[in-house]
Amino acid sequence: VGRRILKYAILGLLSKRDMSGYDITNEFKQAIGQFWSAKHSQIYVELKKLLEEEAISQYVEMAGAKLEKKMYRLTSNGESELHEWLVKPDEKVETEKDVFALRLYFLKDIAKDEISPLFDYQLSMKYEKIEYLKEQLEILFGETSDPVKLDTASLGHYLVLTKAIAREESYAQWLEDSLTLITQHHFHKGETD
Ligand code: FER
Repeated sequence: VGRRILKYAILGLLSKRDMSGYDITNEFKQAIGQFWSAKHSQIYVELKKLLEEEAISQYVEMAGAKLEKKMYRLTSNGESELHEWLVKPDEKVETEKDVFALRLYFLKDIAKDEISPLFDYQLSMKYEKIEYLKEQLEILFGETSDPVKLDTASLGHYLVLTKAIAREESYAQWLEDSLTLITQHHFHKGETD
């Protein structure tokens, strides 16, 4: 049984405003989907469970003359569940899958001239991501002279974005350093083996 993080992602989204299933799916295609992905089908399964648990309620809104839109709203029950989860220490997360780490672990089976292309590719991906993240930061917060003055919701978004930039920049630095180390290592081995 999974830990149903999606449950809390949906409750969190509904704490901003009432939404239809379509609205929620759309949110997962935007900022939140950058670090927490969810499929349309998963979302609808979760919404059904949340209704049964009375963490959310449903009502119908008229969208146009004949089109009925099912809207979801956080209940007070759902609100306290969300808050409880937000401040609860993380349970142990299952080990992440890191393909690059797995390859590195078997470094001895990679030929010398095959290693730097691997790192170069990884680096180019990182720099692309860093550029994208900094663009986002500029678009969303470029006007912000002092993050301390942001409203709480924006501050949360700001922190997630700057966390991502810190992580990717540190990863890129590690890639650069490791590439240097590997180059020196092979040079060294070449002389002594
Ligand atoms: C955003 C763009 C990217 C954002 C987050 C990310 C929260 C990326 C996060 C990550 O890679 O961890 O607007 O907003």
